[in-house]
Amino acid sequence: MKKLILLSSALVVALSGCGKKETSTSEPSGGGGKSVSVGFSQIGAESAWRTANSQSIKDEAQKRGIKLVFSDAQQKQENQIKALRSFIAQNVDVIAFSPVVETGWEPVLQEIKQAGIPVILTDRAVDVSDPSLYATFIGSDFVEEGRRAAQWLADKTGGKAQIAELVGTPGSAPALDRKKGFEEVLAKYPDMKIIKSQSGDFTRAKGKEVMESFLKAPDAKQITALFAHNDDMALGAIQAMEEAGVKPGSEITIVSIDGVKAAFEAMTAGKLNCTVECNPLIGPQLFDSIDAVLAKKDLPRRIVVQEGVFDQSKAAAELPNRKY
Ligand code: GZL
Repeated sequence: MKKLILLSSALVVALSGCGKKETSTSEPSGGGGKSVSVGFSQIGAESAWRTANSQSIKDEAQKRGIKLVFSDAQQKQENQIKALRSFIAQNVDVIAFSPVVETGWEPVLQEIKQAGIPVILTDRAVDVSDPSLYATFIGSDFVEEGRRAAQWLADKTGGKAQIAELVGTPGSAPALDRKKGFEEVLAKYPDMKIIKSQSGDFTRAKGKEVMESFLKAPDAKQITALFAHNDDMALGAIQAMEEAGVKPGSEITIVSIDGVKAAFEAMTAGKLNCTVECNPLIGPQLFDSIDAVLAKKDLPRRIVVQEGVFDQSKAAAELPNRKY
């Protein structure tokens, strides 16, 4: 059975049943002709970043009077593929999605191409042989984010650190590329080494669980720094450190990525040392790209989101400005 929640501008009607994934359709208010319909397959709600990313997309669709069929895949690729196929069946005008991992998309993207529906990638990239399978990819430069995290840590520690690493979702573009960028910079610092590395799947709970296991290991005392691929895992690790009597942000220097509000609060409290921004608020850029695709205008193959680096020295001043 499927839980189907039909959202209109003023009324929410919850229909019966419960399903593995949530699909919602937001209908623009008011009359007028057939509105543009967009199918969006979202990875899930695994982190504060993801929640802000979803809200940015939903808000922008509402603002532009676009019918949005939004599907939450709960971090499962098979659910995303099902959603993409359902968008074909619904004959939406444009399909957009954030692919949970890089591979395994070619067959369904070929089906979408056959159906003549344009595709826009957001947030994460796919590894496909046929570049015509999507019109553009809007997202951050994850390799650069990894480089920025490593460079900040090298500057902070004078190039000396024994690093525990909390990796994102295995096979995902941010996990692969953040690690790649981090290790590229680390190669310049012989006294900086990753001594432990394990996936926390971008969630706070798993980040805590993995950090607990790092701290229970015989060589736990060797850890002087933590690199977390996102703030949620870093925040879980901070909880684990405190429960183990380890001072986060001083006994272990912590650098993470995303720049969510809770990271700024942790920096202000001295528990996190640095977060590298990864901007989730790409709703406006997504719908500008949708307009361009529908108007058959040229689009760049890659639209890079601009971002910064924030450490404790800037945290308190920047916190009030944070939108996610
Ligand atoms: C990055 C995004 C990552 C975030 C995590 O663009 O894909 O996924 O860094 C999120 O917080 O879960």
